[in-house]
Amino acid sequence: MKSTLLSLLRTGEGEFVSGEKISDQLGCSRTAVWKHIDALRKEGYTVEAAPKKGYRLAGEPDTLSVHQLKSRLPEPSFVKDILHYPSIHSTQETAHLLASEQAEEGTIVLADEQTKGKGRLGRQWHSPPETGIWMSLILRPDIEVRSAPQLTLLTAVAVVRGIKESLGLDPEIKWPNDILFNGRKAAGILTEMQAEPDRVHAIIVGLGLNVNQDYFPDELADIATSLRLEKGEKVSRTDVLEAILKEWDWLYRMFLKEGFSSVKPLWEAHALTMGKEITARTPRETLKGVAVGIDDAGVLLLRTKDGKLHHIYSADIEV
Ligand code: BT5
Repeated sequence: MKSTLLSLLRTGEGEFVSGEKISDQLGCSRTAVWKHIDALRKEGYTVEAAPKKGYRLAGEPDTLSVHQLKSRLPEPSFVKDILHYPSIHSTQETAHLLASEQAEEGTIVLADEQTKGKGRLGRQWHSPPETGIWMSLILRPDIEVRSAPQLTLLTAVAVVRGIKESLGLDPEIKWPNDILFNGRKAAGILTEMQAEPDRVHAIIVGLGLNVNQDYFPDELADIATSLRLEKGEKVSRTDVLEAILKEWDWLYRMFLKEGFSSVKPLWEAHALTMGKEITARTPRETLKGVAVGIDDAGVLLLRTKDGKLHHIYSADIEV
């Protein structure tokens, strides 16, 4: 019933389809039609109703189509499997579990909603239903433990390039893990590791990207943004994710072959912080100075007033 009603509404191509026509075709009463329309609305469809005109399909929910994603990825792809959950505590948590159970490199955990999405240092990541890309990717690169943070920077490059490719928008990267539009955060990256002191077993790269939110809760209202707000229209999560995964694919291959030095200039091309006066809050101290750049390992270089060059491995940055 639902799919017949939907195809009927779609035949209207954005114009009204009369209630009479719908009830004839579905073989049910006008009241029943109204109930079915109401059910569609609850699923996220926007259906306008107007007296004497009928019903008009004004918007469809942005369902993430894994099938579509898989069919559009290049062959061979570094993505080996995509596990899609309607609602989950945290894709990061599930990916950790899978990684410790030997899930192969290239396994993606994707969710429409996270009820306990997490940021760095135990912070929360707001992940409401069907509005964002909430995902974790399991990688098993043969790299040194200290090189793992480079994958955060590589992912940031894949995200900005994917957004540019699919939407023509130009976000900036704030070292190490933020994607911003005019200072507002659209995405965050969380890179975690399963390792022994001298061997990486798995790296779990979590990406939270705000896509179709048109408002944020009070505590985020001044600091967050979404692709929809930046673009001024609803955006397809599947299209954006496809573009990001394609960028990620070749960047990761290049990284494995040539190391971080090949990714570095691409990162610098989108970096917001470079050459600017910043404050870096590290776990140990707060430093003010000029962000000179990153070194070949991806470590942030900050020069304080006394001329001293500091190597920053992990921090929150204020510009
Ligand atoms: C991050 O942490 O930016 C990393 C976020 C990673 C989230 C992904 S979603 C998929 C995967 N599964 C997970 O459970 N996590 C990963 P951090 O730099 O610590 O920033 C966290 C801060 O960003 C919070 O304290 C808020 O101030 C802000 N924030 C929370 N949710 C946000 C959102 N949706 N958009 C913008 N800012 C947000």
